[in-house]
Amino acid sequence: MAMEDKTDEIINRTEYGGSIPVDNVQALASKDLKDVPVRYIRQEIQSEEILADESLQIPVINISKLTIAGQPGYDDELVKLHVACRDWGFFQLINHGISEAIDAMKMVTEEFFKLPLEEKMKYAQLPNTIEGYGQAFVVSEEQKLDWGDMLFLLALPIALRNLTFWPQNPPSFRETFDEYSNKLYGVSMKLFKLICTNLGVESDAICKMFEGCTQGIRMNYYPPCPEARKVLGLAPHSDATALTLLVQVNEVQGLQIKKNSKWVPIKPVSQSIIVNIGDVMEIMSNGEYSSIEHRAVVNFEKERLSIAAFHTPSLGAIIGPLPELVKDKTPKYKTIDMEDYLKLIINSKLDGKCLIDHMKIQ
Ligand SMILES: O=C(O)CCC(=O)C(=O)O
Repeated sequence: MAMEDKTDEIINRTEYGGSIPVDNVQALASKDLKDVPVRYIRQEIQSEEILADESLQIPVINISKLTIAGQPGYDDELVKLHVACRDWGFFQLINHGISEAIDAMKMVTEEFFKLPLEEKMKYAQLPNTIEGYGQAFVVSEEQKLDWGDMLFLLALPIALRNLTFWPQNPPSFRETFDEYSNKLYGVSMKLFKLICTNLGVESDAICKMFEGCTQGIRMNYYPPCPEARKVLGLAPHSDATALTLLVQVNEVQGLQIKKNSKWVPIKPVSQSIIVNIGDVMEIMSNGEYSSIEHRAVVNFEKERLSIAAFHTPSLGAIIGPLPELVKDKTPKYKTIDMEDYLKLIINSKLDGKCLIDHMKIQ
């Protein structure tokens, strides 16, 4: 896969677009509303089927069994990982060895969202930026809105960091975030290597694309909602990136994934990282793995928080099916450069798998 270093050229530009500013949801929720403003109400979700069968859960992968090829349990776990990526697009990762960094990150995230609005607004998104405190993916005045606020920061590559948006309150936020970003990058690189093995490609093929990858981290805050069954914290979407590593901050569940046209509520295993295949991985694997639609629902009484870390290939990379996988097969997806792909992501609203549809060769 051809790759050139366009990082400097790209980071100096701001014309990628951003989100239209909308009301702060935490502030709205604190008003003790009886009725939620109509822009948040989604009629369509009220008739959608939610799977009640609690036994249907995403696979759990024990990454400590995948440290050294040939160790007891390695082969079976590797197959399990392949099946999880192929048949579910989602799995929970346990024994990852980074619980300390996760716990610290959860703590500073909770502390940040507890701050007064004026304090949080010091890190508010600016026009045409995607980073900061606010909302994402609002691209029209008519669009339905999500019942949630977020703080989105670019963590990697380091050259992309814009500290203006990095909270200084709580005081340990920046250091904790930096450590978290590092540890998650390590886990995602391990996963990329294992995925290469499972796809039967040289691990260099994917790993080169992800050395110096772009890592964006979104901290989501979903306030309680008096009409929780009529709103969504985050609209259905597949992740436009390659691999997402998500942690639940508190005990309130809310993640649902689409399986066989039904919504399946995910029950996080304690201390796990929920991993999902994104659109880029679907494209790179030429459809062998699929990104899966998911959404966040909210709670009547309790706030919910989550932290999602998105990993995308380095800025100079070319997005398309891996050449090794389409030697004897027809490519199912277009090949475009990362810069055009990024513009596509940033200027789209969250809408199911619409982005990947744009990349499909019909
Ligand atoms: O809050 C969640 O569980 C889902 C978050 C998510 O899908 C996202 O941030 O893209």
